[in-house]
Amino acid sequence: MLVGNARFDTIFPVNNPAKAPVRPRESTTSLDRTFATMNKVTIYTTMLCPFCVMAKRLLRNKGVEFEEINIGRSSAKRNEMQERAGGRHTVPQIFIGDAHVGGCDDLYELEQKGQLDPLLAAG
Ligand SMILES: N[C@@H](CCC(=O)N[C@@H](CS)C(=O)NCC(=O)O)C(=O)O
Repeated sequence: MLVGNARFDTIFPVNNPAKAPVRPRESTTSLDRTFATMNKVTIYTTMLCPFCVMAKRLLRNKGVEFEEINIGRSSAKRNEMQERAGGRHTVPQIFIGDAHVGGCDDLYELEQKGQLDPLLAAG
């Protein structure tokens, strides 16, 4: 079928991926790359912890995924947190990649100074 000067099936290829002029999900977009290279965020929490809620809210509002480790019922996880956090025992304790951010106040301070996004971006 001719559409203008071109055959219909070269514009809208049917069952012939080899002829597809564009393959939308095969290439990596800059947005994909942004998310693919984010540093991993880990947050140690307990239940009923307002500072934990506030820290998670900031991360969620920024669209940042994170791993949450509830130390409430695990002394092993609590020890792990304290070891990684240089002895700090309050929750939350937040890590971005291998970097220890600290608690909720520290997270918000980083955001306020414009230093959180660069830390989140892997590199
Ligand atoms: N300034 C800290 C405060 C954290 C805090 O006080 N967390 C409470 C739970 S919401 C806690 O761990 N309390 C236990 C303790 O102080 O040992 C932050 O911003 O993270």
